[in-house]
Amino acid sequence: MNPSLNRRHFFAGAAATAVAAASVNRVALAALPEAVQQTSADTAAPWTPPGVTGAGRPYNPVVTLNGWTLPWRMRDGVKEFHLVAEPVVREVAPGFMVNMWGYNGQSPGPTIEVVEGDRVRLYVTNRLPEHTTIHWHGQRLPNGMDGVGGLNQPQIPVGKTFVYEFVARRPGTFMYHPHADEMVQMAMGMMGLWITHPKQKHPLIADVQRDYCFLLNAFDVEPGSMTPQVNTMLEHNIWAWNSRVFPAITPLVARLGERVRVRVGNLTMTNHPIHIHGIEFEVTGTDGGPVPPGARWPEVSTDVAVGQMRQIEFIADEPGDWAMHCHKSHHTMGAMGHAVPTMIGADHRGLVKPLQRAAADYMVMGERGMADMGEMQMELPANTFPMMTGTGPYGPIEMGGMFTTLKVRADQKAGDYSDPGDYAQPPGTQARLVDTGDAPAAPRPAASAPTPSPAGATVRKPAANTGHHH
Ligand SMILES: [Cu+2]
Repeated sequence: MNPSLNRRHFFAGAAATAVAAASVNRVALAALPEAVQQTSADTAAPWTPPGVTGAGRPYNPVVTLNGWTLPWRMRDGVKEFHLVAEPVVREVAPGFMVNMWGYNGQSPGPTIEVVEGDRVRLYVTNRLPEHTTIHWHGQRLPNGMDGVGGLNQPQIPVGKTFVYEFVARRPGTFMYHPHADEMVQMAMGMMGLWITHPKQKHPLIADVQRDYCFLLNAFDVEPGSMTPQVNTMLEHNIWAWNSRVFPAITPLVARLGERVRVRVGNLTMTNHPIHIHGIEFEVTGTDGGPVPPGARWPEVSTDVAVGQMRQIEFIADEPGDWAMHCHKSHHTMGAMGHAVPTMIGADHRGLVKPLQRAAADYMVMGERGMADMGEMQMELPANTFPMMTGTGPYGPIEMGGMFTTLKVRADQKAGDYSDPGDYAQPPGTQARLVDTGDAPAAPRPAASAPTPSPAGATVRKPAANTGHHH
């Protein structure tokens, strides 16, 4: 027999033994912590553990935008969680449902929230149609708990439960996601957040009154369909925060003067410059840990690269409804933002009628820009998220993806996360119409105008028609 094959068999046998030890048998299954399910895509109230909180001091729990924190049970001094990897139907916006894979009923999965020094035991049951694992991004842990299928452990087979156990050694902001067929599984929405609060006053971690977190994620869902295209690398059409799009993303709210922390993780395949209007913030931490004050600088946008976490903090000292969004403008658009020809400047006069004789529903889009689409009542295929949607007190907001608002109010109660509604602009503090009559309309190019040649090009132009109107 080939000795190397023999050797491989030996290791396969050893791995099989490890599976038997780590996978949970039927008797043990009855003793698993309950796999709490979430049916709503709304933002859940912050979850404060009942009774004894285990290691460390009480903490101010995080609020996961359009997400929730997974309850645990304490068993022999260990915080036990139960995650179930499974197909879910996520409401990405009201009336727009997407078939995803996630955890415990939603994508992203629930936020795991613990305290530095906690011993954590996580049962992971695989109800997907293929094997999976979970990698605990950013954590210090024993190598065998790192969750890279094939490298650190055998994949979790369909229908089986594995258990991970380690101590949450570093306070900070982390993520979890599969490291098994990960291109497909992450394109389908398998991911979640992990927050470890410091166990005592930490010199680099400030106390905050509001602590928000969310993941950046992206999907490619053909208009009218329900299941993401998993092979798309960059040309996604659903740019989401926690698998939600504007106007379905919960606003962040703060009471005037509060210190606010926002933790943002990027599990898309491109970077997202996250921009907040109205305030300045500092990056106070990454998935590598807290940033020392001397290394922080003020920003109003911070780029969150692929596979990174950025934890930002600011004082909410300017009242109002402030836009907060990805600064890539295509990422604040819904399903029709791509592959639509640019029509600005094209003159369709005289063309629409003949075209409509051939195609009755032909319509001109975008010859004066695309702002009209914000209020257009266009027929869309069923289950299609429009390109722009969302209405503010002054009309359509013309956004549709990675966009929400930061609502700062003097009368918002401490710990109250409810939406205070639209900001009432104090009289005299809003941009207004100045009555100067009408400016002349921008000139439209004549339909037959030749394209102007670059300077120096030797092109013979028709003598009579220069395209200029006087
Ligand atoms: Cu973006």
